[in-house]
Amino acid sequence: MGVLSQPALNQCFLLKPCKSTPLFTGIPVVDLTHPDAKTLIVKACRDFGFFKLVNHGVSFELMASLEHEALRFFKKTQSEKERAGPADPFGYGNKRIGRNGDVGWVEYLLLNTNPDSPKSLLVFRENPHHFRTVVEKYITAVKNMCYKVLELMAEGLGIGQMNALSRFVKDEKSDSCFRMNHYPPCHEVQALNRNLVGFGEHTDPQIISVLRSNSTSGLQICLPDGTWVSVPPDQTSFFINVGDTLQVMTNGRFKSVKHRVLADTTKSRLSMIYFGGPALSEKIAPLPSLMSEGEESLYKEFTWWEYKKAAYASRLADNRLAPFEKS
Ligand code: GA4
Repeated sequence: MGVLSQPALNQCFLLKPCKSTPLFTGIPVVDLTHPDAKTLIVKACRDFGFFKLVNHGVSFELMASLEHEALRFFKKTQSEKERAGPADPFGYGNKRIGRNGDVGWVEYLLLNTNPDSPKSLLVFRENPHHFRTVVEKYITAVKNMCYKVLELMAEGLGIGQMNALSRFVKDEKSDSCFRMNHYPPCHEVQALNRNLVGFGEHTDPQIISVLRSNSTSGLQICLPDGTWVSVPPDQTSFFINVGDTLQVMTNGRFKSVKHRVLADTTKSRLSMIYFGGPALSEKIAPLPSLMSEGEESLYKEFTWWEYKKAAYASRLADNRLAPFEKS
């Protein structure tokens, strides 16, 4: 994606003072096959809005084969990759994130999970048929696992209706997307004793995000007390994030987790994230079956389309829920 020369790096606003972020050993780990997984999921979502999922049933071979295909794409020449861009929002993007001036030391492919969307076809037109097949297989496997997680979540929340949450992402009109992020190593920053921002701090707008990365660190989350911690990478597991929409659906019981990624000085990081969102026309409000007697919604009512429109007018680090909170 083009290397920055040292003078350019010196001026680069992606460089942040090198504060060391402690490696966090307290990340909740949920075994999807554990009899009490539902309780652990709910506790993790209340405490952190984040957890690591093990024994999830998605084969490591499938993860590795998508990683291999994605790296093959990112190894192409810049002009070849740009044939699948610019990201608007779907397609190949390089350093620019969103529409309002956010940047990061990252290149990516952002796809609609409907593989027939015109932009997805454009990405795959230039690429071997195999890439498309692997992406589709992976998305199907992750979606199915995600339904299980959302069903356990509903059960753990004491909601009788098992599909109260999963139905939103199961809906054929679900507005979900899939992202593959490549953070090339940047050797120059080491000498400068600075951090290089790969993807700046933000919360995810959707219901749930399911992340898998290679074994290069970089992901950091913000704990409820405001401290940032590094998440030890684990290429065999998934990391699950609560998104803004789930925060609203649980009337603030679950918090969407603020997170960011720093680029590594020596190793490239590759992550793939499935973002499960509702259909555009869906009303986003606390689930009635969850509300205690007399409990009022903390949020004004809005549709996912309205939220998305506002999200695309925001900067990455903005609190996108603030305008929808009741005063
Ligand atoms: C963050 C989560 C997902 O990566 C994403 C991002 C989207 C984009 O890159 O196009 C956004 C960002 C994300 C939130 C605010 C807006 C929209 C960039 C941006 C500045 C695909 C999403 O859904 O929201």
